[in-house]
Amino acid sequence: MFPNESSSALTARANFERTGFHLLRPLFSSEESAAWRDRINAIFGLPAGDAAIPAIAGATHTLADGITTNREFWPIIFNERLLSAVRGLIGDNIRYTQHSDLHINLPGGRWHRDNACREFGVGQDWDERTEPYRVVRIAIYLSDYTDSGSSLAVLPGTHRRESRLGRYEYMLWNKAPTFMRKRGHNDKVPHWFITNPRRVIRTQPGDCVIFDQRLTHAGGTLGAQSPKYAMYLSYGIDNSHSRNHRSFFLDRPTYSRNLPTELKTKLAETNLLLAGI
Ligand SMILES: O=C(O)CCC(=O)C(=O)O
Repeated sequence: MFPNESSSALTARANFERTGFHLLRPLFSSEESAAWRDRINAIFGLPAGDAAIPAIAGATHTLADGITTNREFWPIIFNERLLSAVRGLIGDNIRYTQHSDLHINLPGGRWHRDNACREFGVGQDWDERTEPYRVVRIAIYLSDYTDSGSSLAVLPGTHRRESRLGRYEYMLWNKAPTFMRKRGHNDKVPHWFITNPRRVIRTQPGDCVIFDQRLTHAGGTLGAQSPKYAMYLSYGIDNSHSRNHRSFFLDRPTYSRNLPTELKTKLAETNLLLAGI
């Protein structure tokens, strides 16, 4: 599956298998990141450059499947560095599993997993007896932590294990935002975790985090002067786990059931089209 692998690729893959995530820093330069921010601004009818900051004024803008449905974002799907990094981590036979998003200022949120079967150990995502689960979420950040608060908190290893205590702690932290909101403190709960190590990735523009969809994670807390911009997409190896993942998201009304014909052709030509689409 991984012929002629270099020792750094081997190390990256071993780390990924252990922790459930990999940081590709940077995927895009600061100039490229600024151009992606402006394409996102255009999608939401916002002005380009710094003029977007007062126009956004702390509001949240999201577009589910924004990368799939807007051709100006398709170069990300076919980005050679990204594809090569993903292949190095999960195997050569990868496919585009959609599950894409464009976000400005999506608030921190709770600890969660992005896979179809979110409770640890329950459901087909956790059954690897016949086929390995190799579906990854790609999170590309276009903002700097220092002026936007943009970060991603992850609980390394939670794609493979979760203690009973960890489950209780997870539920407890996820009740805390509701408790705080009722008292008028929106999104003021920090993303702590005691029973599992925690890693907070404070982003720089162009950072890309590749993570197992089963990894427990949460977006960081916002509230700084600049907006947080992020783009997401997904790949998986060509097996039933990837098909289940895509189907799970396509059941949501916001994701596109039909791929644009031109994208479908390009995915087929580059061997990235998931069987059955
Ligand atoms: O805000 C973030 O970076 C994380 C978003 C997230 O957790 C998700 O889209 O599943």
